[in-house]
Amino acid sequence: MSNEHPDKKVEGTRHHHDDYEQRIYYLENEIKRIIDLLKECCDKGKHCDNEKYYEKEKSACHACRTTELVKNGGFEVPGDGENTFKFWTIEIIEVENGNQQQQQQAAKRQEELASIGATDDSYEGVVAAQFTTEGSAERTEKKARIFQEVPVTSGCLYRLSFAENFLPLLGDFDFGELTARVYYTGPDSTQYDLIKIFIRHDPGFEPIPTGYTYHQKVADAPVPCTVSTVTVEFLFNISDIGGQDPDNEWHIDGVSLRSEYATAICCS
Ligand SMILES: [Ca+2]
Repeated sequence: MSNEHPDKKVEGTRHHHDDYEQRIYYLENEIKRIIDLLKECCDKGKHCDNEKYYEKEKSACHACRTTELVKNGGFEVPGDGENTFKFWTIEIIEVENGNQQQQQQAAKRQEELASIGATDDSYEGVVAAQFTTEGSAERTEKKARIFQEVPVTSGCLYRLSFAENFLPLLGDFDFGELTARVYYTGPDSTQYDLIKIFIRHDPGFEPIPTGYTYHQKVADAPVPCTVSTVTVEFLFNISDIGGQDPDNEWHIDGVSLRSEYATAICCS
């Protein structure tokens, strides 16, 4: 490397001393510029080795709300129009079993085979949601789901809790299944479970009067960094003939989804 500044030959009048000071001045400014760039990088949450800036980014971007996220989780507020409960959507699910003719008949009468409405057999407050099977010519699975979309914070770990009360006609059912899930839906419409609680009862199950059972579970993993909405869903499935009074019923109440911690994993 030459000890002469390349511009010196052109200008021809600059002394070695001036050239040296100019280089120092240039280098000082360059170092200052690089430090500023690094600070800016850290402030934007980009990769940075500076622990101080990393911690600042972490705490600023990943606070988890620990308040209740499910709306009308106690089913106390009735819906308007077609909705039985405000903020909840109810869907009767077609079941494919038996031969084609049976399937067609089943599909036709599916709306009559199951329903979700309100009951005063509550776990808290005065109302709960009630899944009821209706009479069928033969033993048939009867399915319905009730669900709502819930905005969540990426990186937070959530806990689902609820209470359920299964009230079957003793012996008059093949099985009863309740699947409580918190899941998010991927770009390809695939559903990914964060929390799943599966409850099954077989014949011989004898319910205790007013016997609600409380369940809770913390998610296996935090909400992925690209996800901002999850679905809280309860899927009922009872196989029976039904058609008697009282029918087979399953009640749920006190649905809650809360962040387990106030802080989350870092999503930068
Ligand atoms: Ca309630």
